[in-house]
Amino acid sequence: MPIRHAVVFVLFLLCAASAQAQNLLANPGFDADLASWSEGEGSQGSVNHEAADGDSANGSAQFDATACCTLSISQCLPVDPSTDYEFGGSVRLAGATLPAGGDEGLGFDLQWSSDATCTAPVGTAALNVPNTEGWVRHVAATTSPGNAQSVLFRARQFNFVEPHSLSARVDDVVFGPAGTVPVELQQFSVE
Ligand SMILES: [Ca+2]
Repeated sequence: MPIRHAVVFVLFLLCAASAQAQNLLANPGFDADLASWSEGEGSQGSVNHEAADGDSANGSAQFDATACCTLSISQCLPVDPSTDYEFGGSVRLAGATLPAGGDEGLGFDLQWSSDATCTAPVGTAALNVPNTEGWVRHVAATTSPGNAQSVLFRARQFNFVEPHSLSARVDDVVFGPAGTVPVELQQFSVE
C-alpha cells in the first residue's frame, strides 16, 4: 500500500472513532431505563421507559399525553461558545394523525445558558418533527451563542389539540459538536 493511502486510511479510522465518541448525552439509547434524564413540564402525562420495539436497539422513551400541553425529558450539558453543534434523534409518532400548524407533534430543542447550570437562558434552537409513519431520524445543525456555557437539551412533545392523547417514542438522541452524526462512507473520497 502506498504510504499516502496508508496515512489517509489511518486518519479516517481516527475520525470514525472520534465521531462515535462525541455524543455528549448520557443514556442516549434508553437501553435499560431513563437514567440521566429529567422529566419536566408537570403532570400532563407521563414519560416512561419502553423496553421493546426500539429503533436500532431495544429501549426507547415513551411519551403519553393525557392533557394539554407538553411533555419533555431533558439533560443539562456543558458547551463551548460560538461552536457548531448537531442535535436530534429518532422519533415514532404512534399512529398519530397530526393537525397542521405544529400544535401537536414532537421535537428536539436547545436552550443555551450563559451559566454552567442551564439557569441563565441566552438563546434557543428547535427542530420540530413533521408527521411521519414509523421510526424516522431527524438531525439539525446550529451554533452556540458567543456567551454560552451550558445547554438544556430537550425531547419535547406538543399536545395542544383535543383530546390531548398523543403518544410518541424517542430513541437514539444526539447532541454533540459538528461531525457527531456519522456521514456515509461513500461520501469519503481519496484523490
Ligand atoms: Ca434504544
